[in-house]
Formats: sequence, C-alpha cells, structure tokens
Amino acid sequence: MAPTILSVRDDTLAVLERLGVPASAFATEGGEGGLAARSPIDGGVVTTVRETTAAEAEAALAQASQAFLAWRRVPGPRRGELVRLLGEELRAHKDDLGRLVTLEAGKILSEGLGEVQEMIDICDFAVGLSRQLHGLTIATERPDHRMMEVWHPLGVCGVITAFNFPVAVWSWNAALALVCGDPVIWKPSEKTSLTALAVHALAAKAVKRFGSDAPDGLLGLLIGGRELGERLVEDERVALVSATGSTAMGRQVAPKLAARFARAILELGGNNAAIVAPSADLDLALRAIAFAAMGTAGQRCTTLRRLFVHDSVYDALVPRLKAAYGSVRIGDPRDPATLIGPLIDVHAADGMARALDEARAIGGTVHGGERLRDIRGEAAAYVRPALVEMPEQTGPMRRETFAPILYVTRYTGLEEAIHAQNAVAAGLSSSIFTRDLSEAEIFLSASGSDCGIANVNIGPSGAEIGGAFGGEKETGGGREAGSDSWKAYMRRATNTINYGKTLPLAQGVTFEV
Ligand code: UN1
Repeated sequence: MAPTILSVRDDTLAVLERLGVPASAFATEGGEGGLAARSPIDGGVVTTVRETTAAEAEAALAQASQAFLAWRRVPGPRRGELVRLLGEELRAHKDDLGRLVTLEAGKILSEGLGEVQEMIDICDFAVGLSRQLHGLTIATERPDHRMMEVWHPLGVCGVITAFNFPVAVWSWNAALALVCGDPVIWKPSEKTSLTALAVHALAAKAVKRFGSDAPDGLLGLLIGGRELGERLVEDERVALVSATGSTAMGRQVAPKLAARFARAILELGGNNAAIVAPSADLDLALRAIAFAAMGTAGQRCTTLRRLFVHDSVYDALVPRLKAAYGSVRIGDPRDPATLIGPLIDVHAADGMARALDEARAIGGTVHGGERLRDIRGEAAAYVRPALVEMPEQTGPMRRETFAPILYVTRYTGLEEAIHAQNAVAAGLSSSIFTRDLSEAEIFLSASGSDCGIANVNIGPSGAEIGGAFGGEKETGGGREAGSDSWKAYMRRATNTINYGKTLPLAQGVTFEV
C-alpha cells in the first residue's frame, strides 16, 4: 500500500513548528510585506513569510559589523565550539529539516536528507579546522629576524544562495566563516525562505547554548527579493560576498564587488560533461549518468548536461539510457519510490520546453521531456527528463538550461572529446568513464578537463565537502567547502620581527643617517 501522504500545506506547517520557526517569521493575513512561500510539489502557496524591511537590513548590517569586533577576539577553537553545537542541532533535526527541503525545493527525501548530511559534514570539518587555521614561518634573509604569516578574521560575510541547495550552501560558507571569526548575513533565494528560517531557528538554538561569547548580530537573515542581495553587494561593511546562482547574476555582482575591492566567491552556472570511452564499464557508467543527469530533476549546478560517447560503445549505451529515461519514476518527492520530483516552478518547465524546441529545430532527436500535468495539475512542474541525441554540439547544448536535459553526441578521438567538453563557457565539473589509465590521466592533466572538478568513473555531481568546490571560466572561479577554501574568509598578514640590535635592510640596501 502506498504510504499516506499529508497535504503539502499541513505537512510543511507541522515541520516548521517542530523546527522551532517563530510565529514572528510569518506575515499576518492580508498584512503588508509578505512573501508567498510555495511548494513545487503542488505549486501552491503554503504560507506567507514576513519580508525583511530596509530598516531591519540596515540594523542587521550595523549589528554584524559590531559583532565582528567582538567575535574576531574569541579564540578559534572556542568559535569552533559554536559550530559544533550547530552540528548537534542539525543532527537532532536532520529528518525534519531534510523533509522541509523536500517540501520547499521538491528534492526527493534521500536528497533532502543528504543535503542536511552535507551541512553536518561541513560543521565537523569546520570544528577541526578551528584548531588548524595555520600560518607559516618563512626563512628570512636578514640575521636576527623572524618572518611569519598569520591569518586573521576578515569581516562580515554576505552569503547569497540559490533555491536548489537551499541549506547546504549556506552551511559551507557559514561554518567556515564562523570559525574564521566572521559574522554572516544570509540572503536566501526568495523561493526557499522557509528552509532558511528553519536553519536560522536551529542556529539560534546553538547560539543560545553557546552563551554570551556569541555577540548579537553574529548571524543575520534577510528574507525577500533581490534588493536585499544588492544591499550586501554594495555595502562597504560587507568584506566578502559568496554568491551562488546564474552566470547572469554573477555578471551583476562581480563588478560591483570589484569596484569597492571587496572579496567575491562566485559559484555560478555549469554545463557539465562526461566522456564515455571505449573501455568504460557500461553498467557503472549507466548508473552514474542516470543519477548525475536526472537526479535532483537536473537542478544541480553540477548536473550532467552533455555526454560524449565513443562511437564504438554508443549503440550499447544509449538505448539503455533511453530505457532508463522512459521508465524512471516521477512524482511526489515525499514518496520513497520517487526518483524525480518536480521542477522548482512552471518557468523552469517553460525554459526546458524552449530548449527542447530549439534542439529539435537543429536536428536533435528528443526522447522524453514532456510536461506531466496529470501528476499535480497545471501549477506544478513535473516533467519527464529528456535525452537528446544531437548531431553535434550546437544550440542549447552549449549553454546551461536548469532542467533535466541530457544532450548526447558521438566522438571518435579522445582529444576531440576533451576539446568539445572544454568548448563551452562554464567550467564547473566533468567526468570520464574509462578503464584505460592513460586516458584517465590525460583527462586529469593540464591539457585535459579545464573544470574545477574532474572525476574518473563517477559522475560530475555529488561532490563531498572535503574537497574545494567550484569552477573556472563563467562558473566564476570561487572555491567553497573543503581543502584550503577557508583562506578566503580570512585576511593574511606577513609579519617580520627584528630581535637583534642592528637594522639590516632587505636586498642589501644601505641607508645611513
Ligand atoms: C549546487 O548545485 O549548487 O556536488 C551545489 C554536488 C553537491 C553540491 C552542488 N555537493 O552536487
């Protein structure tokens, strides 16, 4: 028997209550300044949240810049304790927060839970990091001198996030920024205010348990439209803006930050590819491609969008892929049997339809891709994922459409395939499926994939937090999460100390007065 599924609205309101979102977060009925919160599961309005006013945004900025003065003096490992408590809250509320991600972003449950797990993982990572914000001691050319490099807190960090990872991307930034000594002000997508409010409610619990070392205004949340994001980008008090979204958004944000010499971490579009070489394990490749291209309904920035299949294995792989596309289970993301939930809204479905029309017009053969209005009616955007056989890499295959479309072409030589893979504007993620060591190494070499992420025998999506996450070219060049990404949230000072009695100058310069 199918599990009983509550109405989307009742389900959401119950989860919000369990997560401790305060009543003050919601707009009064008919009151001004309300932002409708929708669920893509049925496309309906669930509730109305209160938008942050300009005066409240100003107060958040003022408080955060004051908070910085106190927080930067709290020792790193103590700051780590706050992130440890945040991780505890997330562990305790993983099921509810994961469900809320499903309700508000439409991801299937295991992906909603996976996103919260990603938050827990980055908290653990950041706690360890809080004792390892290492500098260097550097050999100096002068006698009786010591030279060192130390890392200091940077300042207020603005975090702008997209609907598709409504909670994890904040945590990649916030967990690192907090241990690095920086307050954080978050502007989530207006499509996912509820998950942001829930995360903030959990963070507030962690702050309360942490005690008075956490200054007021350490964590801010701006609910509303793009003018609030612009506020973060333009305000001199914000030292760093980490922005995730489209390349078009990045083009607006980057020059404004550059004009005031603020730091930017840009995490923009992707048009990720995979190459299936003659020696590939096709069973493994099939599963990896299915998850990377159809998972999250094609709405990850790392989603697989272009597939280059060697001529010799094309006819063995592509019919199997077509079968998978034809049979994959699409529906309510709360149902454990569902693999593909809805797109975020009908605009996304329209964009998908336009891209498919364009592909057809230039000779692409489209399998699937139709709107499934019978699942939840007109307002919900369920689609069958589309597999598009293209004669060559042209038209919509060259750009990112944020929907489950996988364009496939044949190739004959590896060099040609790598060249085609790199011949697009974005440079986020990439993969090769091969059992040939030399092919794998060529793909990973300096003349191979030009992306920030290059994988062998796994798909381009689903990165772990331990590595640096981000990409090149129009993807924006930012790096978040693991490795040494933390350095972006701190400022580096080079210190030279003279413990002698003379004043030798560098480069042998003499200057006797
Ligand atoms: C994104 O789509 O914005 O690698 C981030 C992945 C995830 C993060 C994706 N860990 O798919």
